[in-house]
Amino acid sequence: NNSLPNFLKKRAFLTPDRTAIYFHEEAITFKELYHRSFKAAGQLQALGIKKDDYVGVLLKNHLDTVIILFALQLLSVRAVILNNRLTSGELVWQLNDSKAKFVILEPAFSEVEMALKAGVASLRCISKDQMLSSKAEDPIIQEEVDLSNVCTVMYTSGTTGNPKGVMQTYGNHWWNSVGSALNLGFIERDCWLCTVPIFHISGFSILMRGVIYGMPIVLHESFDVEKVLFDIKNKQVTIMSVVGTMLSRMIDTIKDAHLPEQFRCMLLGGGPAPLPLLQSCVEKEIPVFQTYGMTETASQIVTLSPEYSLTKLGSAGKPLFPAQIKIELEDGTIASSGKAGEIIVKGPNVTPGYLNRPEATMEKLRDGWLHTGDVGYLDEEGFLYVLDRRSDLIISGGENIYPAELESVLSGHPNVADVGVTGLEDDRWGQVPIAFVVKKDGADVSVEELVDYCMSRMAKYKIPKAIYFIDHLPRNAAKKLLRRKLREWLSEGRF
Ligand code: S0N
Ligand code: AMP
Ligand code: MG
Ligand code: MG
Ligand code: MG
Repeated sequence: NNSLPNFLKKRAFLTPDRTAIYFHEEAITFKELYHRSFKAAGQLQALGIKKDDYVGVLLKNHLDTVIILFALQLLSVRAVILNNRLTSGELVWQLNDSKAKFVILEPAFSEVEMALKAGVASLRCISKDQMLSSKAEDPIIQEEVDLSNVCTVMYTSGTTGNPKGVMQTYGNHWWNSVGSALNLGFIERDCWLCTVPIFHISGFSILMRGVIYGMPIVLHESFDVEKVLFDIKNKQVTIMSVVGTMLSRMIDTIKDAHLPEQFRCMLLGGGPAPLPLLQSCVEKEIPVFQTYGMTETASQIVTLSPEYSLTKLGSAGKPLFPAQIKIELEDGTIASSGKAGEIIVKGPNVTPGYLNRPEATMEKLRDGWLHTGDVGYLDEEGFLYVLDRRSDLIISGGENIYPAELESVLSGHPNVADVGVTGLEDDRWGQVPIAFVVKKDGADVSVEELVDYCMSRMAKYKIPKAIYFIDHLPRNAAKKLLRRKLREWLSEGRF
């Protein structure tokens, strides 16, 4: 038996009157969240959405989004949660790939609606406002959730080629929440601030923890330091999830002041944590928990608690109770401590694979071990250190950029002969993408033209921050681009 009672329904039964969500001036209880999600489920059903369908969700951080996401869970409909920053072309690709028949969107995104309709055959676009004011049926509520059933799909890009939909099951979310609580602890007065996007697992996992623990969440539409500091104090926030860019902005603002006493955990993830940032958190007594996790592990899988923040500075910590981690060498053997290799992880929070992609799934998941592509080592005590060795992934402010994707877009320009992309360290974003372009013989093209060309094809955060024209790219005998070489050029200050 691999079922549990429907999460939200159970929570509304156990602690109906506790606050579930604070959003702007509103506060709603679990009972109200359930009633509003129940009604939305009836509205979605009346529109023709039913159990096991894949439904695109293109919504901002908002109370309505929480209601809609839980309504989909009540019906056991799979939510394909879309990154709001993507261009319509990128969204069309993901909707086609997931074979979604419906997409629920923010009325503010009406310009993309046209593009989505044009790009995805027989797609029904449902405006959030219309849906929430439409007539409801009696919804067929799924009283039990099968833990192996897919709850959500989130797209993440690969080293090569196109993004893949990561399937996250109810069991993945359940075990992630449990693992997190066993690690961070859960206390009666806990209250989690969510300013990270719900369309990422960093944000979505907070919603799941809220319902599973019976804990209130303060939900913000976007990240605003003043508002964050105000709410930490006034809503008695105890935990918050951040990426490095957010934490540096907070530190710049709070200066020598202290965070309130009740604030007990700054969960820092989504990318490498710069040592100077960790050091200033130690000085300012900000209780940082460094964490390593990804879309494929339904958020955190390795976490370092502040008691080790001095002795193990820079480590991402130990695997959570339900999870295991090993370092695999290139010959497939397991590394001893101190030796660097690929980080492989296993646990009930790890995805069963990529949607409609059995081959990619087999390649990344072997004997239950997910091959993350990240490089790291374990020290003698089992603490993980993630090394900054990946030249195929750039993380800017917690958003991933795959050089191969940018290279393939830029090489589509008629005057571009060859292109190589790499990441440059950046104080504001952690890393930013930089492109090296070889023009076609006798052809000309300006930086501005290339930026415009990218702009219409991909999300703004992916646009190169600099483009350098060169005569030829560093390639090995097999013509493989040596991206590491580009990185060296930048760090040597050659450009
Ligand atoms: C850093 C954020 C907040 C920046 O957004 P901001 O300041 O609101 O920007 P906008 O007002 O929207 O736009 C202003 C200009 O900035 C550009 N821009 C925005 N974001 C970026 C970016 N990331 N990189 C580069 N440029 C960016 C806009 O394009 C705009 O440009 P102009 O002015 O030219 O129009 C925002 O980016 C943000 O929210 N980042 C966080 C995303 C995130 O959550 N990532 C994590 C993903 N990973 C996971 O979910 C797995 C790990 C995980 O689960 C986790 C992560 C963290 C903490 C805990 C966990 C956990 O395990 O639980
Ligand atoms: P995503 O699935 O988009 O959230 O990206 C997850 C990726 O972010 C991981 O595979 C790592 O490459 C990177 N990452 C996450 N946490 C850390 C960390 N603590 N240190 C270094 N890299 C990290
Ligand atoms: Mg990823
Ligand atoms: Mg903003
Ligand atoms: Mg990311």
